Amino acid sequence: MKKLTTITLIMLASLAVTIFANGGSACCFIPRASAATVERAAVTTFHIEGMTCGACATAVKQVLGKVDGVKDARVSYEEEKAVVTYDPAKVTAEKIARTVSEKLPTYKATVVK
Ligand SMILES: [Cu+2]
Repeated sequence: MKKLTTITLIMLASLAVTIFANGGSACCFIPRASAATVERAAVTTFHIEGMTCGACATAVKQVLGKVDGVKDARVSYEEEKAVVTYDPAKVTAEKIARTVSEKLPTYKATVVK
C-alpha cells in the first residue's frame, strides 16, 4: 500500500514537471488564462493635421492619454504625427483617431500605419 502511494506521488510529480516544462500551454488541466492576461500592445502612427505650435501637440497628447486603452502617446508638432501605444483589446486605431478629431475639432487625425 505504501509502495503504491509512492508510485502515485512519483507519477504526479513527473506530470507536474511536464506541465511546467510546457509552460502550462499544452496541458488540458490548466486553463489558458495566462495567455489571455498577457498584456498586448499595438503601436499605430497617426497623421495629425492642423497643429500650429508645440502647445497643440501637448493638447493632442493629453486627449490621447485619456482614451481608454491608450498606454503611451508621443506627439510631434514638427512631424505632424502621433505615435500611440495601446491595448488593441480595448480600443482601435480608428476609435483613437475619431476621439482626437471629436474632442479637438481643430485637428484631424488619420491612421498612417
Ligand atoms: Cu498650437
